[in-house]
Amino acid sequence: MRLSQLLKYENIIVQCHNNPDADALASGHAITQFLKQHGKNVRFVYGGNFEIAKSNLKLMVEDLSVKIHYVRYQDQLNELLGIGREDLPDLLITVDSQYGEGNIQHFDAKNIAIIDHHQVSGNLPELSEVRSYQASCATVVWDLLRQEGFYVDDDLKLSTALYYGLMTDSNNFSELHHPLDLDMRDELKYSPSIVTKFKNSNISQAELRIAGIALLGSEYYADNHYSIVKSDPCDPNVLGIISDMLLEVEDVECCLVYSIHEGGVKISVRSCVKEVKADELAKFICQGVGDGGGHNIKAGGSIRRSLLEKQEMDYTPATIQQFFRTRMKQYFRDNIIIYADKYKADLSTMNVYKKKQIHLGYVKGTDVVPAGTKTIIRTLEGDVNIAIEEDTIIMIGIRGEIYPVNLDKFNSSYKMLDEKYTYPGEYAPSIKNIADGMSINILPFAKSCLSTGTGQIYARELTSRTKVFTRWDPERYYLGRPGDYMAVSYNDASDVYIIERDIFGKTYEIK
Ligand SMILES: [Mn+2]
Repeated sequence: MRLSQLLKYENIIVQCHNNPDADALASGHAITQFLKQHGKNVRFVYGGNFEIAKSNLKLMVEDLSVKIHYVRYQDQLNELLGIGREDLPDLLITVDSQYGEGNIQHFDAKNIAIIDHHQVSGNLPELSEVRSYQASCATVVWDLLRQEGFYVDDDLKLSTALYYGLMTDSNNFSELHHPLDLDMRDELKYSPSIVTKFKNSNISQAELRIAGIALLGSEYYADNHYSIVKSDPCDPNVLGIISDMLLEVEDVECCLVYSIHEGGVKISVRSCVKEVKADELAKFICQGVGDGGGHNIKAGGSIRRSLLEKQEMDYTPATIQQFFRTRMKQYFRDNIIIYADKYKADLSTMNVYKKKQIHLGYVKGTDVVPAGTKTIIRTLEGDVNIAIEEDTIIMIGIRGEIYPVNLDKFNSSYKMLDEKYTYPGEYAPSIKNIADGMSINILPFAKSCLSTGTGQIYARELTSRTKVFTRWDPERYYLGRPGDYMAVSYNDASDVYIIERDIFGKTYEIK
């Protein structure tokens, strides 16, 4: 959906979920500003049983001039818009939530639109933009506004609101992984002093007590050095604070903190050992019932009530506790860890495969930035640090992943093609000059090439989850799931790595 599609309506309500959080406030505020600029009769509202009470949110409303109305009845809504009692708003847009969900009060309108970043629940109206992979609704809104040429940076209060929305929905940015979220964090102009002020009222006295009580009930599992803690319902931020604290405890290497809410369970995950990446653990815990992600050390996730119930589970604290205990146990049980420098693969269990000829993209580094520039290339798979030299070629793999090679290596393994290059991914990789922060889309510079397919490897399909610390990166493991392949270089049995199943099928064939 594009925001311009909403401009054919006149009387518009923007509504966020009950008990608004910073992300909901920021998203609704931004959409309202956009519609106002286009001369629409628009009001931003929320309903439910409680008025905004948290101190950081009250500060946000005040300091960033967020005009939001607390509304309980349809009559009030119509009155706000100045339309008749019998009439209805032309359009109601829900932000950071989905129309019809349990966490947002029901109001009637002639048309419905949805802008959100939660998992899709039920049928979406035609006017909807739900990106479940985004860390905040503010990111979705920021991107939609950008498409319309509406620059939020022109309004420091508005851009600060969006920044704070993303910050609070991602535990101070620690649970970010999607490149668009990173782009927004890096590109928004915001007021550091205002954000600092909000941060100092981050948790209320009541939440401090919730955190204290939660810690008292901490369960420790000595066999695999992890803790599980249940907290009473609270802001996801508080979960992050509890899990950060747990990780400081001796012998606790990983932890899972969760709180049960009406529509689902929020989790926060931490790890301080290289054998467990917090984001991977969070994904594992949420698999099939929600979504998790973040970084090596800090991650978070949410589990949907309806998906748990689909698995024949009652939504009771006891069953949910059992669910987490089982998932954590599974995670540590079905787990093979390989340290490549100390490993000798059993080649008798593996087959020999050879590389297929495949079409890839490449960009000559100096076509984009001068030689000697230190850069970060941002892709869907993460940020890659690359120093651009005279002979640096940036390769674009079959899934849009980026890796550098030098010209000699390029000439020996690839053949330049005349055809036009088509990018396979959804997020266009950009190159960022570290010195001045400027970002440039690299796709306009991309050309086609063919890998000449000379390499041979040994490989075997995995039957259990396998973590490989490769020789070139002994700090971070690559995870292989059952069905993926473990590969060993043809000439060196300790050069072990993981190739994902779909990439393996596209790039290798049996010899
Ligand atoms: Mn949100």
